[in-house]
Amino acid sequence: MSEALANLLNETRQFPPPAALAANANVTAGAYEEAAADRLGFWATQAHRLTWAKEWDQVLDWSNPPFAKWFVGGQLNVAYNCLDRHVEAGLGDRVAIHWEGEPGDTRTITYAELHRLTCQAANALTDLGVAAGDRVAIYLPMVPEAAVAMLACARIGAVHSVVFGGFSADSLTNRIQDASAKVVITADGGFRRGKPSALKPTVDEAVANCPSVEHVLVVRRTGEEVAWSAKDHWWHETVETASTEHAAQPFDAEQPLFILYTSGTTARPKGILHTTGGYLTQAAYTAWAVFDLKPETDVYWCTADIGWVTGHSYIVYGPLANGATQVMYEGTPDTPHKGRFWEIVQRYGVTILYTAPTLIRTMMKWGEDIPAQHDLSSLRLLGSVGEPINPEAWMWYRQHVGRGELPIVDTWWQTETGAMMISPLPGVTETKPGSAMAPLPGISADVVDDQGQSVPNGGGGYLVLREPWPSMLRTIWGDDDRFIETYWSRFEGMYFAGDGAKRDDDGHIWLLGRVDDVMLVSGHNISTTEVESALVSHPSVAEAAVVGATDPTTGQAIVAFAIPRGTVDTAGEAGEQLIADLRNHVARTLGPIAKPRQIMLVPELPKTRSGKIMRRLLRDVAENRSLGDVTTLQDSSVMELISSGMGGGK
Ligand code: 6R9
Repeated sequence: MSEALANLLNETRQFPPPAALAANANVTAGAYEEAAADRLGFWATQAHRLTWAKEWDQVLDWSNPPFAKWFVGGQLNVAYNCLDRHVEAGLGDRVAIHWEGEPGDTRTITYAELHRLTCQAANALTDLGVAAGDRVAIYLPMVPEAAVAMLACARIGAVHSVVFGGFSADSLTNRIQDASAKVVITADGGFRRGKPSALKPTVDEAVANCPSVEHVLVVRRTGEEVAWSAKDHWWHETVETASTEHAAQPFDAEQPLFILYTSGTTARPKGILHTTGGYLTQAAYTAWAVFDLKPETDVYWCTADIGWVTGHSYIVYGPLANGATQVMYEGTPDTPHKGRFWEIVQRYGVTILYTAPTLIRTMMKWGEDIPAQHDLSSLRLLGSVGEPINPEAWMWYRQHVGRGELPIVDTWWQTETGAMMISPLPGVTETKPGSAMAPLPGISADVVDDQGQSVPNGGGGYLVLREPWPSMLRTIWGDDDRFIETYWSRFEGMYFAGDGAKRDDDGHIWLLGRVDDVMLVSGHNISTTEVESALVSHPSVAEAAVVGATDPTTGQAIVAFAIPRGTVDTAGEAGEQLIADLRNHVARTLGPIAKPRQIMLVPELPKTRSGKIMRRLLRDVAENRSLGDVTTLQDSSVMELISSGMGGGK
């Protein structure tokens, strides 16, 4: 970005918090003032939500930036904080997890039971020779054992590295090797799209190339036949026969908790390292504050996979540290039918739903009659994470899931930030569709120009974080130089998030996608997000992706890929007409500079396995290049569908 990011979208709708929620909210406006007056004092107060075996001597040691130490000298056990202390407080019978498998089988796991299972797994891992500091790779479907495995590692001070179950043997191999994992925890497979999907063969292939791995623990889920080697142990024969007694030993606040690899689109994946005290403090605080979580009465559901950071912080650590009751679902949203999610909300009386824009846009495509067939009256708060949420998708979510009245918290954060950073507070903030609004209390986020100067209201630029925060990444595993280079070198003394952002006239923050995706059209920097949002604001479009393609006259030209809503006719002339309408609609909404040169109507978009649009591949299509690396694609056939349609639709 050589110039400021153009501010094209003018969204003026605004919604105050519901009065009843505001009157009884966990957090009031005072939190901002408290944190502004004494940021470290504020985080020390939040750290007291946890139970410490030894209190810290210093809240933050920032004497060697960018290497932070939080709660220096403090000691705690993460699993104790997520389990034992709730059981000790008499809450052992509270449901921790309402689990539902894709085929419809269910399990109800109380805090007492989750505690017992975790103690057994901790004992089993110890027996297999895993000690504090050792790395354990976890490659599991969405079964309760995934949470148990993570908590068991935390309990014994081992470092988990969860690898999403959809990754290939190569990706798994790289991640196991990078961390020199000693044990791999996996399953025979899981259920996806109505059938068993095997995992063990992938692990076998990976382990053959990973000499560091001494043992493989295998959960039996699908019951399918698996190959067996001397390193393999069944979970039910090893963990479920171990002692249920295990005393949680306290560890230093900076004891590593996990490594999570960000799926690099081009480069080698980065092993993001998180530690215990600061991470758990911010995960616990944000889950409580942003979801207005009331553990006695709420039923919370985060639809992410445990293989992503959202699953780490907002399925495992944040909710469990708060003693919350939650739903965990194994499968896909359209198996066996497109109402599966709403059926789950209705069955368990879900009160708080946390999902991703990609899912909301998919639901838009399927049509509003599907959520309308279910009783969603238990819901009281909605959340979004993973990508910028287009204003129309936000409105659809509020209207068709939130009865036109529920607050939506659009939470911006990253694997690297560990926990939420920018989000409305549901009892305080007047929300605007498409804006993450403001940094949370205790967080200093800013939007700066090329020179690192704060942009005024109305300006656009780069999102940065000016002060360290408790759940920040501590380094890239084994590569301090790359940590400094990637995040701390672009602007002196600031963390560079890699996202474009703007500040509206009221000073509120709008995320505009990855800086690498920004387009330069006739000298104007235009965000893909804004053009996509303009397209999605047309009643015929459910989802859109926009890229800049090299153009002889304008430098880059805007090429758009749009998925029509379910009932829209796109055959022949109707399709041509829709494309013409859409080009004009964008020009009218954002100005002529943003009018796409070309729009393609497509049935699907290429997405990463965590649901983020892969614009890089669409750029290849738009510029008639052969496709780059497609290994992180969720569905590799999508690109054939899109490429084969290219050529028409100018
Ligand atoms: C939590 C997670 C991080 C990137 C981030 C940004 C995008 C996430 C967002 C959002 C706009 C939001 N992102 N939440 N963009 N609004 N509410 O997704 O972590 O997988 O590491 O991705 O996702 O681009 O930089 P991760």
